[in-house]
Amino acid sequence: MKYSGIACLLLAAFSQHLQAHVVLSESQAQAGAYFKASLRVGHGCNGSSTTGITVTVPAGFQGAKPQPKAGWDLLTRKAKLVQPYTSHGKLITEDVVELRWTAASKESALLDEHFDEFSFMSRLPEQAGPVWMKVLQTCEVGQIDWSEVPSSGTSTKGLKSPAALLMIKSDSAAVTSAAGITVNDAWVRPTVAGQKSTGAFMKLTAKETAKLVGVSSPVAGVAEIHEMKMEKDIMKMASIPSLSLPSGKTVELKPGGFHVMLMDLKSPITNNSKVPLILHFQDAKGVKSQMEISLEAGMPHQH
Ligand SMILES: [Cu+2]
Repeated sequence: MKYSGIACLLLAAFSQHLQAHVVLSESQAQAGAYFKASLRVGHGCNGSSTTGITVTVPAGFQGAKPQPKAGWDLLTRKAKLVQPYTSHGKLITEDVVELRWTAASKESALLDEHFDEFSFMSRLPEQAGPVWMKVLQTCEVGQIDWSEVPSSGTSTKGLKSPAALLMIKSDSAAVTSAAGITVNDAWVRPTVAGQKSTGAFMKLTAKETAKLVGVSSPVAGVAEIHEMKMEKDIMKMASIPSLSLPSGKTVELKPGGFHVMLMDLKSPITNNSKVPLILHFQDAKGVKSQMEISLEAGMPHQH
């Protein structure tokens, strides 16, 4: 934990930089969920007060409902967005919704030294991935078109006026086996080049007391249940024959604790891919069962 102080400083510097742009105050959301998108406007246009904010609701967002603001007029209109690419020589246009807040008077304009948020509620698409939200900020003098999108990836570094980014995360729905064991938030750490083993993590909750007695996966030559333990002041991991699942209690497999070890990997595990894993259980009477789950490759969900 020696470096955490530095990491915090870097993070602080990074978020200050972000506040200079129009950003979403909540930049992650679950696919298919109802989401309140709040666009934070941190400054005017070169010192000039903000008098209007127009948000282009991205395609796939359903039933966008803007939140009224005192002193601001609200307008919702349908617009055609022309895509910057062509198919068979034709321009592709997309029907989108534009939401516009306009300061009703000079007094309600947003001063450069103040900040405010402009929000709308909408149902998010089922598809996970990054979504860019274009915002036009108009001021008493001048305007800023927050519409730049990186050519690849999601870093806005080097962009002068990037669009606001929303990361839509796929819904890691809980799955329950016939034997009444529920698995939540199952994920696997992606591998780097040459890495032949990795860890998988999840939350297990058994209705009736049971044990996890084995794991297997078509992507791994060997799969084991591991625990972490201190041995002469060194944290080591070791294979265990089974993991107890007490009735009604959630047992968490997490980095630094119990985990599933996938070894002798047949191919690299790339970010956002899905990895099948078979869990083998045994109940208190000795009856065996198994269930197949899908591990999501990437960092865990934050909920
Ligand atoms: Cu391990």
